[in-house]
Amino acid sequence: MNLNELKHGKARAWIDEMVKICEPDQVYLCDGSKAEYDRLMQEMIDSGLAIPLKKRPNSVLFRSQPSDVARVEGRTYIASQKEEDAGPTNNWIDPVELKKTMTKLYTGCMHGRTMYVIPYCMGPVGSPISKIGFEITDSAYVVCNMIIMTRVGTKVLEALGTDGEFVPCLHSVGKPLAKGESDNGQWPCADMENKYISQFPEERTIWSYGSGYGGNALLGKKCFALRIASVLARDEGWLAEHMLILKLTNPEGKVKYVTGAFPSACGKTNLAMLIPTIPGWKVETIGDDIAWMKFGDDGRLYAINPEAGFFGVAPGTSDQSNKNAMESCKENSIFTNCALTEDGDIWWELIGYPAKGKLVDWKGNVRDALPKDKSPKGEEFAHPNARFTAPAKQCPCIAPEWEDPKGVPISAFLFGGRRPSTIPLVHQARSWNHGVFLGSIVGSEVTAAVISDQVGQVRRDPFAMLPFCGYHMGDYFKHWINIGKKTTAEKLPKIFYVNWFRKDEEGNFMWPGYGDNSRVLAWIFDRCDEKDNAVETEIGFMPKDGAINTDGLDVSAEAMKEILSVDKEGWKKEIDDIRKNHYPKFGAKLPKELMEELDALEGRLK
Ligand code: OXD
Ligand code: MN
Repeated sequence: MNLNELKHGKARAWIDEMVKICEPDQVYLCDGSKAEYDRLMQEMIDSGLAIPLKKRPNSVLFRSQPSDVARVEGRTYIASQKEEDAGPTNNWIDPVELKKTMTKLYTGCMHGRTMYVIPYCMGPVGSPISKIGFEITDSAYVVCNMIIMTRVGTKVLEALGTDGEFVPCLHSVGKPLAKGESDNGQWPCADMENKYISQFPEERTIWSYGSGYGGNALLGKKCFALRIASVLARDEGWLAEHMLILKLTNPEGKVKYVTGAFPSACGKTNLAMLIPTIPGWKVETIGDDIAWMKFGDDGRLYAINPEAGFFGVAPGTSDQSNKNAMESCKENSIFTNCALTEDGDIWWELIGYPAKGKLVDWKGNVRDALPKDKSPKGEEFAHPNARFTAPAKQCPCIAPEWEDPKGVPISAFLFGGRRPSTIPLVHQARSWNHGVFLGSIVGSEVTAAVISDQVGQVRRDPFAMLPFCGYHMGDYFKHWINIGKKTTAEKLPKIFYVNWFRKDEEGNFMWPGYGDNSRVLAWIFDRCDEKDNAVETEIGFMPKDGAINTDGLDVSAEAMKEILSVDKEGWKKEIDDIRKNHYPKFGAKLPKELMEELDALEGRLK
């Protein structure tokens, strides 16, 4: 589309200003059509950036630079006017200084490239919960991913009209081309010290430079739908959360909607698409990563999935662990940093079968496949953060109402992380504030979703929002406390803390997880109906003896007992760590309600 077709004065003025700075060879307004997607993809195939996959219709493989494989939290900034508004968990640079630095980088950064202007909507177009953004990018890979992950194009421009609100998002891979130069089939990006993923919360603006990968570059996802949206949600009285949304149907056909916050790579996608192992229960998917929730007229919280696709972690995904995800990416999908088989398919570690013959690994090296579907650490064929981008509508278990503009009413919030010890399989908060306390202490072992030297260690990740909260985390806790005052207790979702990742002394998982997590979901479902299936303990409500269905489950009675009891000594250490290392970070902004919850928990455990 031609830029002159854009009838929104403010958007046009902003684009013109960015054109002046970035100096692209040409400017192109995206219409989001299939023809556009196919044309851009073909160009990337022709230039050697994308490899078509013989085994998967309309699907391709990309290989990134080895330095550009995940979100870069160390180069991610919340540039609020005051440093204290970014808080202790975010990197901060003064916005004037940061804009100066980045404007220098952006100057002429699109030489030799096309500037794509992507009008996109987070959430169903026309929903009162949805929001519109424009992403300017010089990456066709980003355009194609955005077409899968969001609603792009003409229908968004119509909804925006001539003066609707939008979030301006500027992205460049940070690799201008000299005259006659091309990428030569190499993934373009800048060096680490020149990468910046910047959010300007007062201006509601996003500037990203130097990376082409995932959340660094698909600006609708983490930058807009979480960092900027969390600020909007604080100001407007709603919630923008790092949560999956699932629909749970019991054997009587009764439905409840549940959201769950888990840190990156803790199995949100698997839980959202779970196939229950207990008869009669059904799980369907609304979303696998982000939930936006607003109060309805009836005083309940309604959630939409602002995304339209899945950007899932590939390794570990198999017919056994997540058949629905495997089906979702059978066609019309983009794979990044997976291995390539001889017959033109993708392959990754723990895909459920060994590859045959030769494989091209994610760095482009041809190597003999191993006779198993695991590889030694550091020698993986697929990068541990390799991803598939797949349209949500291709998911066999997508709920028919997943695009309902009014959202779905939420009955329960789950919090969880990878915790090898202490945290039981499931416990329920005693009250809203106790639930906010549980959200505030979420911790998890660090995984490959982020470049970090802490992989394997437990880090506190409150509400799974540590890298995604666009303002001071203490104020964010307070916002959650305030949300609890906006309606009556029975209309608020009940809050649960789950842990699928307990390990025994030998380091083996004690709970099978995956489809068997339905056993816990069933207990939660009944709790929401206040069924008499729980006992009160020091840490909250826990399943009564026998209240979790264990028919056909391969877990010993002792192990069940252990993961469903209160580890008093472990909790005392937990409290100690929260008191000494976690809560002090938030200083005077820590809501007193949370300190009261901590004191009360300690009192109950005495
Ligand atoms: C993601 C993440 O990509 O949380 O969803 O890192
Ligand atoms: Mn995520």
